[in-house]
Amino acid sequence: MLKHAIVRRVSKKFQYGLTTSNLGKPDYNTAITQHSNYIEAMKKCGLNVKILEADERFPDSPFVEDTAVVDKDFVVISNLGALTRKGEEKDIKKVLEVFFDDVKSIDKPGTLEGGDIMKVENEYFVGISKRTNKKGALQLKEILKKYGHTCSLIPLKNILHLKTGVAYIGDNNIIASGEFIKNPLFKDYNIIEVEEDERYATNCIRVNEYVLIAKGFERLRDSILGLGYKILEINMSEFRKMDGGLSCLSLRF
Ligand code: CIR
Repeated sequence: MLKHAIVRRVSKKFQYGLTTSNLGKPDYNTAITQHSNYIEAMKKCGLNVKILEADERFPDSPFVEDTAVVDKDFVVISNLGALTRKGEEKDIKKVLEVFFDDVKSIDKPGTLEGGDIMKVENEYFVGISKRTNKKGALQLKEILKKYGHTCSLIPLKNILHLKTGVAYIGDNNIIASGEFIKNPLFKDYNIIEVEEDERYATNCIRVNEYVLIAKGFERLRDSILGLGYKILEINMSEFRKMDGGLSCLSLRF
């Protein structure tokens, strides 16, 4: 069972964050509302939500997932690959130290962002991306080995983070789009294939008895419902404009 989530409120500078989406400028007030709905959904899933105030120094700081890898008994603080995001991890480290005794870090020249890390039961998958380099991934692999976790590296082709294109929702079910649909690393899983026009919704998250999915992607929603899951849909339009998905907006443990 997950118990906690950490989130950070949207800053007034949100529109100046990094993006490749070409979907236009996010609306600040709508983003605030969507973020509040996200927090309510986390609470509905039974989580205590630690809400950090907006950090005006870092436009991308609501995407807290990238700042750390959080497991049951340990955390690994990221060295973010995006220059404009370096430093976001400092506050998060302080917050996580309240919850965890065992806090490790990725150090330069290694870089790593949490969006590139996917845990599937006892196994980790790490995307090698523009943000997570091989040195960072290998540092993480060494740390994970000490805790008995295996770790496979996956070079990414066309996406920002690993979890932009693949998500694990438990019970052997992996949601995959694009380059991950036929990846041999996932051949033993039940793959729920996301069609091109619903690609954004791949980034679902399982939080206790619910799967959270972006609102407006009905075929994927129906596939997940068909597997017997309960669903919460959240409008993510403003975060999508900034390349962010559901997993990016929280650290969950
Ligand atoms: C960035 O480019 O860093 C942010 N605009 C979006 C980060 C999304 N995070 C994630 O996929 N884990």
